[in-house]
Amino acid sequence: MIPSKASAQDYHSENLCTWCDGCGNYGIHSAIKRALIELGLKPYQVLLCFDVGCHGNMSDKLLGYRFHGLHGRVISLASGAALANPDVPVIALSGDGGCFSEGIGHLVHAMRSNYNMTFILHNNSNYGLTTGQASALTPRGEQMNTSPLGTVEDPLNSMDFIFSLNPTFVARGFSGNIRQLTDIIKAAVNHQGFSYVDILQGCPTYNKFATHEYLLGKCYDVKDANHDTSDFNQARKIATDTSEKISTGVLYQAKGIPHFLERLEARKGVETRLVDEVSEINMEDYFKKFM
Ligand SMILES: Cc1ncc(C[n+]2csc(CCOP(=O)(O)OP(=O)(O)O)c2C)c(N)n1
Repeated sequence: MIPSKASAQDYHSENLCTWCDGCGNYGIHSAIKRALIELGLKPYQVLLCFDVGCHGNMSDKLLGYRFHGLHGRVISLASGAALANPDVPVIALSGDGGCFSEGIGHLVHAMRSNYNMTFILHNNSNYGLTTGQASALTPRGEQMNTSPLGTVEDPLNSMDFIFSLNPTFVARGFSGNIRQLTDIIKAAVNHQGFSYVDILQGCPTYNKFATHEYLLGKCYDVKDANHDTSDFNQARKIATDTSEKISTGVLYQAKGIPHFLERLEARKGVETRLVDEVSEINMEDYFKKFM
């Protein structure tokens, strides 16, 4: 029998959405589903790992293998899964609070290790689920629920930081451009190595500074500017300079760089997966030494 193609129905969940009206997560949800379908992946052929946050509630709105872990820790659990079974594409999703405030160390080490996985940042520039706290990406001076007189800390320049980590794939999308976002996510999943995808999203309840309308007016597609995605310096420049316009699309891709498993001498020429090698071990004799 010829297996049927992946369809929207395969991923459909009857659970109701808990996101606010106008939340950018609706657009990201649509783009992820479309990308997986266009990649020909059925829900059992991909692992989706969610952090805690508004975006993490997508875990209830998609069928398939999902892991909804601790806040700030999604990259570590997703990289473990990617190392254990490289046959299954792994996608990790997090908010900017989880990734850049709480779990930033995991991002650094996953990138320098070049684990073969996709990371999707739901960038609403605040902690949405805990009702509008400032995150490391909230612009200085913004009045948030935790800083009614305005934040006093400088935000991280996240894209400059990402480029300082010697990335092999960097993209930026916008939740209001679902077609482009679908193509970005497909390219990220197909990339061999760590793919970093920053998605700017509206948060109509708590983010009053980078609204959906603002982003619509500022974002442009780098394809329209004939951008060369292999040019590291140019990519870094257009990624970090958002004063006039915000570049979106695949900004940088280095092909042919070995990922973590390919660099491991001990795994070279080994046909089995780590998951195949897990077996029951009788510890009785070992414990006798301590009795
Ligand atoms: C270890 C831990 N720290 C803090 C929290 C509380 N908490 C839950 S969601 C959240 C903020 C989420 O913000 P973000 O990661 O930006 O995601 P968003 O809700 O904006 O999608 C926080 C601080 C938690 N659940 N666990």
